Amino acid sequence: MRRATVPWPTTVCGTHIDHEIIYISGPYERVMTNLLLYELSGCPYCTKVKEKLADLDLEYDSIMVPGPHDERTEVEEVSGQTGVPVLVDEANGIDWMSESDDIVEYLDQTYGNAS
Ligand SMILES: N[C@@H](CCC(=O)N[C@@H](CS)C(=O)NCC(=O)O)C(=O)O
Repeated sequence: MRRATVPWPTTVCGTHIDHEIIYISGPYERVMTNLLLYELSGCPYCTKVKEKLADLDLEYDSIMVPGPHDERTEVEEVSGQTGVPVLVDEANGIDWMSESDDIVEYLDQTYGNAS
């Protein structure tokens, strides 16, 4: 996975974002998983999780939630709340997990070298 920075000025979570880190698939072998990440474009907490997923070369699906909370119906059905990031890892019994720090720690413990 290659990391690139694209200019994309916007305001997310009350914070002005001048750029966003994106990930570009390359000729790399990624670890196949059934991971699913609910995220919001420009969300720094989501970026932290995506960086960990990229560092571990983990394959995952992504669902972008809408900005307005009252439109985040799918992530709310899954997790009972509207905040993102939310990770789903059903293969490992994780119906949903929020809090970016917890998700990063979980990914490290489950898929990192120490696992
Ligand atoms: N402490 C949380 C913060 C996450 C957060 O603030 N996410 C924003 C998007 S950037 C959001 O969805 N906030 C709405 C909410 O938490 O209900 C984490 O680290 O995951």
